Amino acid sequence: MLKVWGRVNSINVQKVLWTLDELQVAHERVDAGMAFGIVNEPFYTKMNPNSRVPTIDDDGFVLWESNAIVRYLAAKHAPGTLWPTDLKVRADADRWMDWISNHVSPAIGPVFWALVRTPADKRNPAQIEADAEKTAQQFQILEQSLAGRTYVAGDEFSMGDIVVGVTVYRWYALDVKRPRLANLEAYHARLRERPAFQRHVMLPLT
Ligand SMILES: N[C@@H](CCC(=O)N[C@@H](CS)C(=O)NCC(=O)O)C(=O)O
Repeated sequence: MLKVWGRVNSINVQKVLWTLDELQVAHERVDAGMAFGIVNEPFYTKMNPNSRVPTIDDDGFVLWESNAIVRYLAAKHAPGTLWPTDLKVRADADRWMDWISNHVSPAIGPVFWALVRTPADKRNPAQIEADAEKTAQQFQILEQSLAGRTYVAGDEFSMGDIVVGVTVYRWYALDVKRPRLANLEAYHARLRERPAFQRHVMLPLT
């Protein structure tokens, strides 16, 4: 059976668990990372020399990097739905996945760490504000693209929405100043209706 290593409060693990739930793929999950340790044990670093979560083992095929895992699972189990078969729609989904990794995560990641995992007296409010502002600027880009679209790559829910969706959830869960972005808010509300999103993403930030 497919095995997943990773703690459920990790945004990158949540992408994988949400994908598996949407696809109804049976799997076994093992807690790993932060307080659970494991990631530095030799058996784990042999699979994932980066000592990060998530990692999967699908019948002997080991893979790490959450976006690569989402793409692999979508291509294996959901061609035509989560994995768009139209080349241009798939490239669009891919683009938004890469945009999250390259432009949004570097801005929102420090805000999350400061507000959720740093004691109040050790926070740098000016830095938090600057990083939140950078995040807001990035989300303006998605806001414009979502005009007249239901999901990031068009009318259908795809793998792109999984990687974007976990980050949008965090943006609205963090206590920061946010501009009103009507399309993004409506998109977030649509995602919140999905039972798998509720189960794996709509959790307290810890
Ligand atoms: N680019 C990697 C990043 C993986 C990553 O940094 N994971 C974090 C959790 S979100 C982690 O492993 N942190 C250390 C730990 O949990 O021990 C991916 O998308 O899988």
